[in-house]
Amino acid sequence: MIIIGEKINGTIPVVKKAIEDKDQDFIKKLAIDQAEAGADYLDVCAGTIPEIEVETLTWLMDIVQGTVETPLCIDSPNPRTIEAVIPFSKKPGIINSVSEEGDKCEIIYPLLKGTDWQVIALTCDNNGIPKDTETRIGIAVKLVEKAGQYGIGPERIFIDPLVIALATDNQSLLTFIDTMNKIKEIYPKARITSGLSNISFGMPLRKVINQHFLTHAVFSGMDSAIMDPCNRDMIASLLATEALMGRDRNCRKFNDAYRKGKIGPKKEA
Ligand code: THG
Repeated sequence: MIIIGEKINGTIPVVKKAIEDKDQDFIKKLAIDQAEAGADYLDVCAGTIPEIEVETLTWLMDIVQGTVETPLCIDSPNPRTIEAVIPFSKKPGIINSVSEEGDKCEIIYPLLKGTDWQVIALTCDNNGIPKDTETRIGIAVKLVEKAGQYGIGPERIFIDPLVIALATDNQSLLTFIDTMNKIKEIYPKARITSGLSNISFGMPLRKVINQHFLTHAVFSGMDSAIMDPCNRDMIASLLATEALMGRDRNCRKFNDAYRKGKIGPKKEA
């Protein structure tokens, strides 16, 4: 599983405050904690004020890159922001994201040409997030085919089928799994990623729902998640699922994580 750590995100109130206060130590700690917890990439998202997005994002990127070696996942809804900050990245990571909205592909894909950057492709377009599997797959195909025109192969693309809240769509998980399976049939080398928290929007006990979503999605073939790697229950669920799927010989990863105190009761440092 490829874990993209979600915590450096200016839409989270405590992070928003740290950004406003220019609190470098707070951001550094988020980077270190997530890297130590096993994040493969660190998502960086400036938040919601467009006027200072580029400045905020480069500030976050500088702190993270000065603190840990983990590559970045650059998260912005604005392709021009991504274009502006890419030169400040020390090494290739993931661009989050393209979709069929506006001219996102035309701006983002040329940036990836001839590099090792990867990209998350959201299955939405100018009409929003489609409810049905067929429309989502149609969008995914367009996004992968367009990437091909820039020499970007499916192996560099993470498709994010965008989970709808279960409270508004009873079939949400089932549609997600169906979409994932069909995309993998068409593009076996493409990977599937997703945020975990959309599923539980508007429900109580959100973390329980998110944890079970992760289990089902991973069992059904999800390759990556944008998640909080410091959430010990979530990591325990993930490691348990991978062991149950036969991906953890002698349950060694699970046992090691327990022994090191990464899952289960917290051990004193
Ligand atoms: N797909 C893609 N990118 C995304 C999302 C997606 N980027 C933004 C978002 N969704 C993923 N990021 C977050 C960041 C924080 C939270 C949820 C999603 C959040 N965090 C809680 C907090 O920090 O207080 C804790 C959550 C926990 O402990 O599990 O709510 O879907 N491509």
